[in-house]
Amino acid sequence: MSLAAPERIWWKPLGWDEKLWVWVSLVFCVILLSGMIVWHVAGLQTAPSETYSVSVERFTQLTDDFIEEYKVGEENGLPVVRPPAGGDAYVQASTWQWSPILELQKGQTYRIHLSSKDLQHGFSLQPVNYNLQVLPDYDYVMTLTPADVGEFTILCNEYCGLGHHLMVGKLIVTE
Ligand SMILES: [Cu+2]
Repeated sequence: MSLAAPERIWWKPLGWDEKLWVWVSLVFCVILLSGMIVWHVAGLQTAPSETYSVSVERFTQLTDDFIEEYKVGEENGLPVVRPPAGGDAYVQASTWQWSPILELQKGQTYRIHLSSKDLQHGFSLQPVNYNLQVLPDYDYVMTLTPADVGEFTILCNEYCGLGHHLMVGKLIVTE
């Protein structure tokens, strides 16, 4: 308990310059907020919102079946898989790899399902810089139409343990 109660109005009213800065920052906040909404619609940068709940066992089974059906080769112990044009493809993250290596055709649209076998990983497709969180029990469907031919690197950009820096995958686009 204080010895004396504070005065009834103990603060000083805002000066004109303080009021101006409150308004400037408020207007700036509104501009940034509307920018986010405009960017969501016009920026074409928004991550896919198509996700499903899936158990790790089920997704592993789907990925294994997919590999078995469409495997065309092997690279460094990883299967290389060519999904049917316009079809579904599966990529599973686990410590510390992305499997399988997909071989896609330029100009064809694919539904690429992403999920994790163990913990959280980050799917980062380089150099196009496409980023997605990959979590166990979630099936993220990325609709992708490759526009360029070449080899693209998939990095993990979510720290996932000692081998995180070795977690490099690949996506091949052919003519
Ligand atoms: Cu990682």
